[in-house]
Amino acid sequence: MASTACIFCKIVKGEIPSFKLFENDKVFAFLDIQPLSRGHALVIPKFHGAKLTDIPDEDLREILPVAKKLAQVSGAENFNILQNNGRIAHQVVDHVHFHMIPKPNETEGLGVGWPTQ
Ligand code: DGP
Repeated sequence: MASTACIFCKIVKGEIPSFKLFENDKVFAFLDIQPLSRGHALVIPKFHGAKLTDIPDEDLREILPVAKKLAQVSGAENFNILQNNGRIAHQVVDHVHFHMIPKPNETEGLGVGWPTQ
């Protein structure tokens, strides 16, 4: 299930430090180390698979509710959710991850409620 070589599996196991935002039995969420905006988070299945098509439906079903919760908790009014599959599609880390990228609000800023790196 987990891959010993995978950096995101190591993050899930606590072998590589991360700024954890959420965890349950199927999902782990943490801040992206190369944020595109303040509060840029990654929501991942604990199940190891490189691409969306490798992940069981029961694990995938847990992802979007967590992204929704992060959006609510953060207070971000504007955000993108993005998931890359394959090198041509700009995937760098071969463990499925959903980017949750808050976007600045011109008048009020990001409104991101969680601490940032
Ligand atoms: P992608 O291009 O969709 O595969 O995005 C991979 C993201 O993973 C990229 O935004 C940077 C992030 N990332 C890579 N290594 C680490 C790490 O060790 N820790 C954290 N928190 N994020 C990482």
